[in-house]
Amino acid sequence: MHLYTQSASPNGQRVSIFLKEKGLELPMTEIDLRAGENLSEEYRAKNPFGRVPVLELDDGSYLSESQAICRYMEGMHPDPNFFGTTDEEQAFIEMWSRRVELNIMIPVAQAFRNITGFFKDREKVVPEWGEVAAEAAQTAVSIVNDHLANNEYLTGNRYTIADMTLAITLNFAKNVGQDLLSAEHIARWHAEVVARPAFS
Ligand SMILES: N[C@@H](CCC(=O)N[C@@H](CS)C(=O)NCC(=O)O)C(=O)O
Repeated sequence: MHLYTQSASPNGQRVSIFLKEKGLELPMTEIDLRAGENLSEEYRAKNPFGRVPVLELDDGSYLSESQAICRYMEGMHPDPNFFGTTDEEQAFIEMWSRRVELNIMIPVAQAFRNITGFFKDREKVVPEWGEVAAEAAQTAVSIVNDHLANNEYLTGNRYTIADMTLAITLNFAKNVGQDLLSAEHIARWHAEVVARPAFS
């Protein structure tokens, strides 16, 4: 297996933190997003959407989507478990993963991209849309804050892939000037998650 990634990017981090939690290491190649290496013909042959990360499997196929890569690694190395064991647990972890990704991670990325114009060399930038996305992320975080008032982690008392995705997203948001960490229960939960060795 071989990982093509950009370790500083949020989705790159999702995979690298997941691997650390599993105690795994993979050979990897850093892809220079700023220089547009991910847009080259060679890279698009691995992922036609031109995004990182991509995992090359031993049969030569290419798996993209960070959550799918983590799920694949969980299948290969089931312990410790981060995607759930029972059908019910798996479904609730999936629910929270999708809530975090759709309602917080994507809006944070849209806000960053549209307000800063970071990728204006490759996409149309609409600053007003960025502001709307930033507000949507804030609203979603406040809903999650209320949930965390009565739950240690997103799925009750168990740290999972959904917590990793949220922590990575909020760390990225803070680094790019969107501070979503101030609400009481989010702050408590975040301090607990980032104290894990995988986040060091
Ligand atoms: N849903 C995809 C999103 C991948 C994605 O958006 N990756 C970003 C880095 S976090 C990227 O490659 N950006 C480069 C670009 O947009 O040109 C996943 O989970 O892997």
